[in-house]
Amino acid sequence: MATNRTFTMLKPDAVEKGHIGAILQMINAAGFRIVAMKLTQMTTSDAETFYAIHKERRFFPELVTYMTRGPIVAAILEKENAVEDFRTLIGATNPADAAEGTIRKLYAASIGENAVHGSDSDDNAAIEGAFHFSGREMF
Ligand code: DAT
Ligand code: MG
Repeated sequence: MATNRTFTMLKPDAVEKGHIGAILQMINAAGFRIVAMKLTQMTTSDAETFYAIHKERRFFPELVTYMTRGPIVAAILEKENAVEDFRTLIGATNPADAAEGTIRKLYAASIGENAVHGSDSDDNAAIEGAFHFSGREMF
């Protein structure tokens, strides 16, 4: 069942470079409602669990180091067709392949440090949102 919610993280590079406000502006302008949001930092254990699907990949150690090196903004977003529309808004994983005007095209440095996360399915949106937020933090 489509829940019309997705989960995002503004990753450590985006926070370090001061892009929180600009990216949230794009998210709001695209019609997403913020259901939950916080500044937080993932532990190594958090990142290994969150990205467990990638644990056999060559880039996994650098991904965990990157995602834990500083604070992130975690948020749950609501909109019709949220998962797919948010993936369109952020653009391709590799910013070199991302469409003009997407968040990754504008703010991502590389495929490894790509500024923002977006869930890839309704099921994962629910799992990832629950990983970061309790029910009383969702509005
Ligand atoms: P996405 O974040 O677009 O869903 P993904 O799920 O395939 O992409 O990978 C998760 C993250 O892992 C991605 O945002 C950045 C990192 N990553 C993926 N492929 C990579 C690669 N070839 N080299 C370095 N980092 C990579
Ligand atoms: Mg993914």
